Amino acid sequence: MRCTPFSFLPLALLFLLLLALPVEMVKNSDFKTCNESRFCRLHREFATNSTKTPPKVPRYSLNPATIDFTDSKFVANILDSQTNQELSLSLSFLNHGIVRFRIQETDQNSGRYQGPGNYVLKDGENGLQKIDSKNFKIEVNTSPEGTKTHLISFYQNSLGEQMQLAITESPWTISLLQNNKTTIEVNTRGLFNFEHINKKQEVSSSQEQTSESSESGSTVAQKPSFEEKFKNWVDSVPKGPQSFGIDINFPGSSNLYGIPEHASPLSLKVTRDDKEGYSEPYRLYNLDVFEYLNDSPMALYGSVPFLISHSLENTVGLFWMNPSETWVDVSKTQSPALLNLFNKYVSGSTSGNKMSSHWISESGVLDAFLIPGPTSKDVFLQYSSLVGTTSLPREFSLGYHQCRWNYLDQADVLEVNDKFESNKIPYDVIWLDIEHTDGKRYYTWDNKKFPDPVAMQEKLAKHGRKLVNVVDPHIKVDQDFRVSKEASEKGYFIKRNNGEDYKGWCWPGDSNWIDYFNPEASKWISDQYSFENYNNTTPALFVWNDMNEPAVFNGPEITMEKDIVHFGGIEHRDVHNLYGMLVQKATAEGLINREPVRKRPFVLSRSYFAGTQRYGPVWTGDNTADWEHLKTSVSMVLSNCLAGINFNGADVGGFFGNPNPELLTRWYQLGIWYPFFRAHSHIDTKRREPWLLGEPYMTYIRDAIQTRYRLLPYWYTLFYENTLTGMPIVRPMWVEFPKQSGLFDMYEQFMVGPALMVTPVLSEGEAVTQRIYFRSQESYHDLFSDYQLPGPETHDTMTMLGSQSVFVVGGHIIPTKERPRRSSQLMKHDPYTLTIYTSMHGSSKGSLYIDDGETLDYEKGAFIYREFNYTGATLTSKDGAPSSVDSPAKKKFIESIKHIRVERIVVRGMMNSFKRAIINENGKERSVEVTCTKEKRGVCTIRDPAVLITEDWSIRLSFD
Ligand code: NBV
Repeated sequence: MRCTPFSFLPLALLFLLLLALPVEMVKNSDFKTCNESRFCRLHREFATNSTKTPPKVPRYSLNPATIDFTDSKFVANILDSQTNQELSLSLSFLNHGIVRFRIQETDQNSGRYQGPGNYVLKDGENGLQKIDSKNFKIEVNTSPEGTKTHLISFYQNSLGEQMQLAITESPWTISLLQNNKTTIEVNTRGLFNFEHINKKQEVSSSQEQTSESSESGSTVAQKPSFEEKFKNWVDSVPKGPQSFGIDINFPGSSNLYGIPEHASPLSLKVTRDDKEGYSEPYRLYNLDVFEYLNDSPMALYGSVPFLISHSLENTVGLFWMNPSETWVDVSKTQSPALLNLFNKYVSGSTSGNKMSSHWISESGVLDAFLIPGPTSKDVFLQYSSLVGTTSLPREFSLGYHQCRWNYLDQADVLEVNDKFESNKIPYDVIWLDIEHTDGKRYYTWDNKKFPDPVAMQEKLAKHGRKLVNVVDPHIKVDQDFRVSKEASEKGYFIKRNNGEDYKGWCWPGDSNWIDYFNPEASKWISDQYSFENYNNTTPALFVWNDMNEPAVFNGPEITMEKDIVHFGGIEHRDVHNLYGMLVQKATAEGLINREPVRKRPFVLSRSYFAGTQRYGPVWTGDNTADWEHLKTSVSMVLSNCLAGINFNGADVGGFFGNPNPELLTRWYQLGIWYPFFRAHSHIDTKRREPWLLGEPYMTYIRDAIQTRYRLLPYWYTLFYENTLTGMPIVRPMWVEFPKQSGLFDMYEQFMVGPALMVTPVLSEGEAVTQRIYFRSQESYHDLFSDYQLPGPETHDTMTMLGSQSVFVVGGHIIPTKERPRRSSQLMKHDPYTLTIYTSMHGSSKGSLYIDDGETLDYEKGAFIYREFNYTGATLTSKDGAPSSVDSPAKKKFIESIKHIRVERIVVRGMMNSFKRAIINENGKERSVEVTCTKEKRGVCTIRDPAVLITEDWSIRLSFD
């Protein structure tokens, strides 16, 4: 057909129509709703029906003949009265009082994926420690209605309360009791529903038809097909359906949190109610979602199936160890009559409202851990005892990261570097996106743009700065590209079922993906990070793994087909949510091993799962430069921290679109409180390095970044403390103030560690009125002035664009480094300032962790951890290390920092005016002058007490 001007008309009209459509519609349609996912629909319908018309006789109950309890394990078969098939239930009692329950076919060789434990659990399946069952007490009670309950008393929680597990036979339920109160219930709403694997051979074809065949009216084929269609995609579901669902409920609970990653408020919304919350369940399925929406339960790049319940009474959790596609419905429910009866019988109490979750997974084993708390501290410790804490980061990586898609070439990189210097803005890392490569062949450079990458890295390294290169996991199909050729020859790519290398479409065009489930392939790709293999890289170069969900442009839902089979016969369906973590793990291992002295890696990943915290940071992906996304970033970062993914942040400034200078300034002011602090922007956006904004914005941004740098010792100490306790580094208010129900929904104000309370400006206006909640009976000290307010109260304040509201809760001592430098590395040997923010009672506590910031020698004791105490006008510093190992590495390290001193001590909130400070160090006394302001609750400063940071000492303030 010849083109006439009119032949464009329909196209133009279509284009206009598309523009007129609500944006959401266009984007949402790439991804499944629950209704479009067969198993999600099925379980939701089942939930609706069984809630509407509860079955008179429960479908599933325990077969009494199969109940057994040996070696800290309770086992029983669950009988399905409809199919007469049995399932095996096992319950194990683990350290800290964690209870694990697993359900699968009685034949463990049924073909069901046996679980991701060896990837997810920090010490693998064999590292789990059981509680010795010698002291367990077991009773069997029968209710007047004839229901048998096995009551196992097995542990005492941190409050000394007796913990019991009650298992009822019919209907089968599990309840965790602490101090005779039920804290977690399993299947008390009766939503347990389990599809036996291998049904394909067993059920008659008329029972299972694809919607396709029934719609077309064609007769069902001889061999039943379980194919599932989405758009033009057909999933062959080779093993047949094998999904399961179950309800897990939290009596008395008011709020649920966690299960990131979703762009939604911190406290989870109910999901079966459009008016009060969402109509869709929260979805956990790692996906590359273009321009993701705010306030939505849609799946995003990462998934952590860890849920926390918090109420005035307790904090408990649930870890659902399953990396297949999972949906979670959240609701508020009334206890069913049956349960009230049960509670009355077992615990003498009835529960009223509760928060309820309905978990639905596509495949694998039903494998869940009840995390008993009962305080939030317990929950974080317990959860991290399973999946690990956040690995200690390289010190530089807590500084500021400057990223953009893309810095054009070597000259551009060095110019940006110079501009940071001339504008006296500290930064540690500059990043290169996909355009730095030779035609999107990762592990290569575009030689024209980057003629001398080594010289460039060395120039950056002069001031301690680093470079990060993006390395995506798709590998260009190209026989002339060494990485592609070798991987294909060695058979390391994921394969299609016919044995051919799996091919999809991504940035380089046709691409293959390494099969990280093949240990040899994973080791081989790790080795590609050696200096030998990855040309023109130096120890100053680190890595960013993007697109590792994995993103496949021409795949279903922009990812890989579920029926692809990985090494060892693992179906992609079973492990989809793990893929990204394995990419990051292999990269991290490559970086650790590339130097003779093993150094800590730095690898940013977009995709993640439970356990990712052991391998590196993540970020919240492609957000948008608007006020809504600024706000949502707070709840997303907090949710990640609650779920153990502490080292995380959002793109400062917003990835898509152009922030105006005001939004960008506010974003920097917030970004300095993200554990991972990086500015990033899309290739189509205007350049926005801080100096391009002009004044006064650049000064405001510099001030903010400098605040981050001053506080780096505090941040680094928080990361260390997380390795001991699992406590979130940035935490919601309720974690610090668990009895203040008014704070349970709040994320607009949050805590950085236990001391800093941040209320970022999240809305437009050069001057914004902010409400600040001081909820404890404490003094609150403004971080930026000598101003101080007493709690508990609510305070309205006007925050101008050049300032922000950050208060230190009285009772803390914060270590800082106050000399402005170009990078964190140049601050390494700077002296410390200790600021004592006195409590109402005049006392305060703090800590400081220091190590070399780069090697793994801290594992051999090469670190110091100081504990500071201020009481009765005396400050002491003493060793607070949990155990002191005297290793040569430790000696060498201490020797290297022996000269570092405390150059200033500031005491805030002083009632008295002191004159001198008597210093006692190494048994020797000396005195120095103290200057105090005249105000009533003033500030006293000891200038250069010159005490050493490595030593024990005390400093007493004196009036004369
Ligand atoms: O590599 C280009 C971008 C990257 O800048 C961004 O941070 C990632 O989230 N990448 C996604 C691919 C293209 C996104 C439109």
